[in-house]
Amino acid sequence: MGQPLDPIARGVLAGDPRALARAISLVEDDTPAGVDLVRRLHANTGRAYLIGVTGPPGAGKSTLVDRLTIEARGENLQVGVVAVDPTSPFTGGAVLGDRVRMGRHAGDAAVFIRSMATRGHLGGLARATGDVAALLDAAGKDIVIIETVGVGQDEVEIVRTADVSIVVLVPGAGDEIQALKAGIMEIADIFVVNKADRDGADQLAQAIAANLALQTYAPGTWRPPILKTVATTGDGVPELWASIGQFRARHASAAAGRRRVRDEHRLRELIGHQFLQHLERVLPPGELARAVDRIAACEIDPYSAAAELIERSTAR
Ligand SMILES: Nc1nc2c(ncn2[C@@H]2O[C@H](COP(=O)(O)OP(=O)(O)O)[C@@H](O)[C@H]2O)c(=O)[nH]1
Ligand SMILES: [Mg+2]
Repeated sequence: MGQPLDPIARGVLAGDPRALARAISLVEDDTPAGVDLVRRLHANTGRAYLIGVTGPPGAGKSTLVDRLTIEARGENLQVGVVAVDPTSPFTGGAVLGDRVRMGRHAGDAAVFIRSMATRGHLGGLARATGDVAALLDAAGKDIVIIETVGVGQDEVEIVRTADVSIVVLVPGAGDEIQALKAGIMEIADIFVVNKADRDGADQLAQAIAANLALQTYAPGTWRPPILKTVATTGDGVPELWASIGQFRARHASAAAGRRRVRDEHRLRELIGHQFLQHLERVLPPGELARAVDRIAACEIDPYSAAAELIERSTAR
């Protein structure tokens, strides 16, 4: 604080897409410059509304996100999209369809779309995604949409801590069971049955409703609606957008609480990450590997090994 901002930070604040792209790369690569950017720009965050979209691969999440982007642009809102989805990246990836689909926003400077790799994040996927969302927030995006595949702890966690969580399911392929197993039913603020042009959409909606009926809701609390969409044509998307608006309005006072949970997650993850880095720095090289060997050989249990390493690393 107090020091003049470097050109990248200034560019991000001005909403310059090239500066934003550069900044996100620095953050994604876990560089000191990226950390510095997040530090400097934190004071400029807290405005964006985070929409988490999750569901199985191929459910039509990216297509739906594209449609939601159109809705948001219709209200002249600026949109940032982070797709944490290796199976259908928006840009630079293998799936041409996605590039074409999101291509309609290519000339629109108010829309910024970025695919994130799910591997290679030293500090964890959730941290990287949180930092990228923060950069988009600082860049003045009103809406930040985070798309993740609804498998894996990190992915689910990312969406759970968004301001609103949308779970997308599709008819067929035993998705009901799949979703219940993955534990993504609990995180949904809004359910979307996409590909409603296919057989089985009503049955899926009923299965979700039956599942929700097992839960008790205090009077006046939000019951997740179940909306049917055809993302390819846009059918049902205005209703979904309206539902997001209703959720937002109803939870305006709770948004700060959700943000706090998100901040706490980020803090805890950072501390865990940095503490491990500290530990590896202060202990003799190979000490962690030796502990793993001893655990494998049943010479020591993992709890005692962890306690020992922590003890030794803090004694220095
Ligand atoms: N029939 C039908 N196909 C859809 C619908 N939404 C998406 N798709 C198609 O499903 C495929 C996967 O879509 P995509 O958005 O990449 O799914 P994602 O992996 O969840 O992001 C693409 O070929 C889409 O065109 C829909 O509502 N109906
Ligand atoms: Mg996708």
